[in-house]
Amino acid sequence: MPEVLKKPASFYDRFERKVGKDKLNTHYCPGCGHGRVHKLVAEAMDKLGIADKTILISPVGCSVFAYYYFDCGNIQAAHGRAPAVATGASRSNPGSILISYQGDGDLAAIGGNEVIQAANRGESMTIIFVNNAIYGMTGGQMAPTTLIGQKTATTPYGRSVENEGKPIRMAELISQLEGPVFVERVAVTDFKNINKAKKAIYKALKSQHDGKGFSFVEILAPCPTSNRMKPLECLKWVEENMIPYYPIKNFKDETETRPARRSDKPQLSTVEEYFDALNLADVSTKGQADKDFVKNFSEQRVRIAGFGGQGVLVAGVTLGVLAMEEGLEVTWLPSYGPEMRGGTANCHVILSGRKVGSPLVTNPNVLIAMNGPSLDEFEPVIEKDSVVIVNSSLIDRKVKRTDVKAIYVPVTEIATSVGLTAAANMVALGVYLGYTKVIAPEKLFKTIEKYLKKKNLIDKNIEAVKKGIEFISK
Ligand SMILES: Cc1ncc(C[n+]2csc(CCOP(=O)(O)OP(=O)(O)O)c2C)c(N)n1
Repeated sequence: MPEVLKKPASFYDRFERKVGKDKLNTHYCPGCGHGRVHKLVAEAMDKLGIADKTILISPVGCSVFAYYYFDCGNIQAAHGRAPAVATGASRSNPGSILISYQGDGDLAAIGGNEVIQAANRGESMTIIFVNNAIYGMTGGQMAPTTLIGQKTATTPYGRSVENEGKPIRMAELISQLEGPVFVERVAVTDFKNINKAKKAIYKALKSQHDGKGFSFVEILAPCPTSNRMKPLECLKWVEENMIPYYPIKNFKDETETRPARRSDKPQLSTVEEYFDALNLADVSTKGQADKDFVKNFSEQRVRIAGFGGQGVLVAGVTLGVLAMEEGLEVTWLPSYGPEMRGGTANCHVILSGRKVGSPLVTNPNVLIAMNGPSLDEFEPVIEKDSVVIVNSSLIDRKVKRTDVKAIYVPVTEIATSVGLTAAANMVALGVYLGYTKVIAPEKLFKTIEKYLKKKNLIDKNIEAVKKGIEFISK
């Protein structure tokens, strides 16, 4: 059967980016290599039937608009961060196919470390690395892959070894790591090379589809505009100048021998590790949810902040576990600030009746400030009408904002009075729940009993919560 050449089904019918009534053209310049590479990627997606489970990460660069062309899941990442975004997308969507599509400025310059770390971890993704030896989008500055002698906006006399070092051969570098399964360099110059490129892209995606992990295809491509050449002239330039320095070659192919890397099961290990590290037992079941309680719950976006050792992270987890027991949706995100430079250790906790989109609490409506720097840092960003619990044992100033509810509690002293200074975090939780009553504060006793691994400290922690509730009820 002859192969019918047509627009791949993994492309949209119309390209909305391009103005004009047909919307059939791309935004790329005449002779640009990206169009050819897009087509090869879409054809491989068609052949494998993976468009529905593919997530393509567009970079910053000329291919920033890749999401206008590929009819699959799309995310646009910050400059150079596509492999990190792909890591998150891959881990949270096991079984999906990740394509990190990147230019040479994006991948080899600003994102150099991202790609090396992702490759080293053997992350489940395929990198499509379009090497056109120049920054196309920004008007032709030098890239790490710019050739010696090549004139660019930032190397007007030509790149020199003395000034800029030699061009980096990324495929060779990546293939030295043990993580990657398949690494190949191809070019989209003539039919023969395009055919090789087509096979390599297909193989790289198939290997990921088979669960083998990380694959990398470097594609030498023309950028006539930035090189100030005509399209055919630039193709010739790639053939005569780039290919001799960047040999077209397979550097690694373990697609047959490498066992599949991940199962389709969600990876829960990190959550368990967090619980272990925080000395809390695992939470495997949710309590019986009271549907009305969940539906009417007013979302709590909490920031608990202090210095290391004050138990701010544990306080966040404990609160989260309690809320999970009540059937709420919960996120908890630790943030380790530059304490030695005045930063704080803190955590973001969201308790909600609905699914939580992002775990970041940029503008909290509850702040528990355990030390001065925490109040200084977060007071300006809390929302109007927020509840602010101030550890007055260590913070001697008052809250300046007049549109929030400030509660001053000597939490450290109260904790010391029950014989466990480290339970200041629990005093604070007692105050918070005792004041807001978003969840009945007494329910925290059970949570502590059930999940605190250090059994000998349960009584004192419960006592600390009680003292907090007592303080606020007075
Ligand atoms: C953080 C950040 N730094 C710099 C830029 C400017 N910038 C946009 S695209 C680009 C380089 C793109 O070159 P390349 O990755 O080779 O892709 P091409 O455009 O050639 O396809 C740069 C430096 C940016 N957008 N963001």
